[in-house]
Amino acid sequence: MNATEQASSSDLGSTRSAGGRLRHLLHTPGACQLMGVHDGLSARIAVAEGFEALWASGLCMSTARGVRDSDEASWTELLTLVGTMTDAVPGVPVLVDGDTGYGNFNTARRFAGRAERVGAAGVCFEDKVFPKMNSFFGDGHELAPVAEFCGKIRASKDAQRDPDFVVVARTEALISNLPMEEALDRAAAYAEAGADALFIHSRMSTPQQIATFMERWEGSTPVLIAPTTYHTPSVDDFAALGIAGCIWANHSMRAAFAAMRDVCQRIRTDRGIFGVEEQVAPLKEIFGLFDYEGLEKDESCYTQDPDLAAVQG
Ligand code: SPV
Ligand code: MG
Repeated sequence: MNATEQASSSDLGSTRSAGGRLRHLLHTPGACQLMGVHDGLSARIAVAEGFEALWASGLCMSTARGVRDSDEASWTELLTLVGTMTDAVPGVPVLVDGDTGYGNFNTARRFAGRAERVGAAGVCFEDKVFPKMNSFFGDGHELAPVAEFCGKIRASKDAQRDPDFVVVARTEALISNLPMEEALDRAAAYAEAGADALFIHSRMSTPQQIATFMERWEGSTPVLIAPTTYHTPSVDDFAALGIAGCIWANHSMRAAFAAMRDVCQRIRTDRGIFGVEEQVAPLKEIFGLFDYEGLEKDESCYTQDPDLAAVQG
């Protein structure tokens, strides 16, 4: 049984919808891990390595499309890409980064609805204004008014078809250098508006802001984080703070970036490929991950006339 099949038949419950699986993980004691992915290949690799849930990262999908993480890729383009992920790893819940919802309550709920229909488990909207900029670049990340953002959450919840589809509300208050009170007040308002989980983002080099938030957070809504800059603690350390899920948001894309850069440099310098063989994945491994042998077997099954095969024994 491969990792994808394991994920769909394990105690996540094979009868649950994608949303139900993610919801279950968020409410399971301890912190779950969502691996950041950007296409069908990165989704397959993450699942083969045992991740039970994925984060379809706006930064990474944009980067893989060759554009900036500032709403340069259209939302329909990104959700088409998400569809290639849900196809590649059926049964594994994918949480989609929906940025600001691309406009108002109406575009947000249309985004959420399309995400649900391409097989995603949930969406995450952040309380910045359109067009957003990646949280790690520059200053002056302007926040949307609380009531306006709550409208996006409420509209998305009202529009979902699967009652288990997950809507995550992300506050960028700490990214905008606003006080902790603002982050706590916004989180409470978003939970009240119906968010199934909260995402508290920080770009400090230590987890101090997250620890303080969790000490002061009195709600019961699960809290997600993406510890990109405060990268030393483990998922268990975060679970001890009460975190429900860690998003390893961009490590697969950054690993691919570094590997592609290095191999290009080497081939260009060497004027040949003799120096990179050890550095690149064997084609056999790629064929294995994609089950090329399964296709070969299917081919002999479906291209032979079954009556003739029976006569021939
Ligand atoms: C993303 O992965 O696109 C995110 C998380 O929004 S981060 O880039 O860490 O802000
Ligand atoms: Mg993003």
